[in-house]
Amino acid sequence: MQHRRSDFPTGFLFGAATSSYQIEGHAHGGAGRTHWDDFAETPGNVAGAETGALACDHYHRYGADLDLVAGAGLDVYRFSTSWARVLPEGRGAPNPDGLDFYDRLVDACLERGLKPALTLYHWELPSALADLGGWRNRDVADWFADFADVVAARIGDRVWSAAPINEPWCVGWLSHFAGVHAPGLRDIRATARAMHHVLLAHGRAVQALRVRGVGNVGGVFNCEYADAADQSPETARAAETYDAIYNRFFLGGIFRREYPEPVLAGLAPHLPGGWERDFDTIAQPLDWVGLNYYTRKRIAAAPGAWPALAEQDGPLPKTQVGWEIYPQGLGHFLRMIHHDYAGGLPIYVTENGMARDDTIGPDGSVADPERTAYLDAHLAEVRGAIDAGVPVRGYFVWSLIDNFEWALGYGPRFGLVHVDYADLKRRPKASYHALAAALSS
Ligand code: IFM
Repeated sequence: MQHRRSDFPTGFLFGAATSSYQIEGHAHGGAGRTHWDDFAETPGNVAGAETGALACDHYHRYGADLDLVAGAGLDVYRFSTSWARVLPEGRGAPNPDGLDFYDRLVDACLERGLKPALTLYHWELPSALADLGGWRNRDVADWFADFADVVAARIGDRVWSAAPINEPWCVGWLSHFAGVHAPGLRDIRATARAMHHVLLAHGRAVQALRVRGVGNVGGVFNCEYADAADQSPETARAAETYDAIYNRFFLGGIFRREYPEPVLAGLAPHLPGGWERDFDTIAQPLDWVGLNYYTRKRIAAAPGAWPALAEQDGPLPKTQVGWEIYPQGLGHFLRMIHHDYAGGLPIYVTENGMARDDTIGPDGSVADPERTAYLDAHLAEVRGAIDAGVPVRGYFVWSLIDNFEWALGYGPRFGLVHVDYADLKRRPKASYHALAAALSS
């Protein structure tokens, strides 16, 4: 690895990220059913009909996994709490084993000198709430605030940071318009409501966290660079629409109390009545902004109804999941968030990494030079942004370990650490060792 810890300002934090459903093993510990269990058990939704029932069995192996975080010299462990593990019915009586698990996890971080970075929701909505309409139902904001309160009451005194919702675009658009994630809807009205309610829930959860005295509260947004496929005005408009839906809707709601016009052009008739009045709740002051960045998409105009755009195959080298490697996009979004939205707040790269078809070599090692190069190229963009005056304060790799990559099942491997799904053995990859060397030097 070309970068060293000393290339970054004093106090700059390095971390690794995971999420509950992707690693814990949801069948264990009294967790309630989630809409990801329902989605994954529906034929055709997930590659290989795989589910998160066992995943990486992190529920039982979290100690060894946190040893790996600490062993790499990382500072932060970013994890999420499963709503249905804490509240099996989404509301009502908590599952004591679920709360105990997160209590132990946080203490285990602290014992290893790691800063626990909490995300309350990383996509596994309790099925009992999905039955009531899930993210389409305005009441989800209050249900989520109650969940935030329960978690904050138990571990809020010890987490280093807290964020309500990972990647609102995935919760809203990918899951309700594209139908790629649970609940697998393709419905414009459901999309408009989910996209608005996810922001309302964010705001209500921030309020609940503040009431419990939780500090260092932020929001985590995923961004994807929109590369216009040609020079035509129609294509420029399509790329602008893609950028607005993906990158500007959620940041705009929270930091500017407005939704971008190219999104309103399609969604305004379907938003819930009085949505403009919700910005008082949505726009809660935050302490930091998290950016999850992976790739760009080549966007062209397409005939038909709004959003009238299509993704095209791009020319750049791609990762295992077909995503173009475009580090410049990370620098672009760090500057964009700083200038257009965050107004000087600290920014963290809360996820960045690549999927690779990693295999175990004859000597038991896992060579992944492309991943090390990917991390280096993106760290160079972080450096460039810092030099340009953007207050980037940390960089967290997705992911600590290989895990359940949602609709793609266990095929894509994003981890710094290889997981053999036959016996769940962990093997640090060459990129893990390279990062550890970079951080210790
Ligand atoms: O695995 C996901 C994660 O859950 C959220 N951000 C992107 C990752 C890679 O697709």
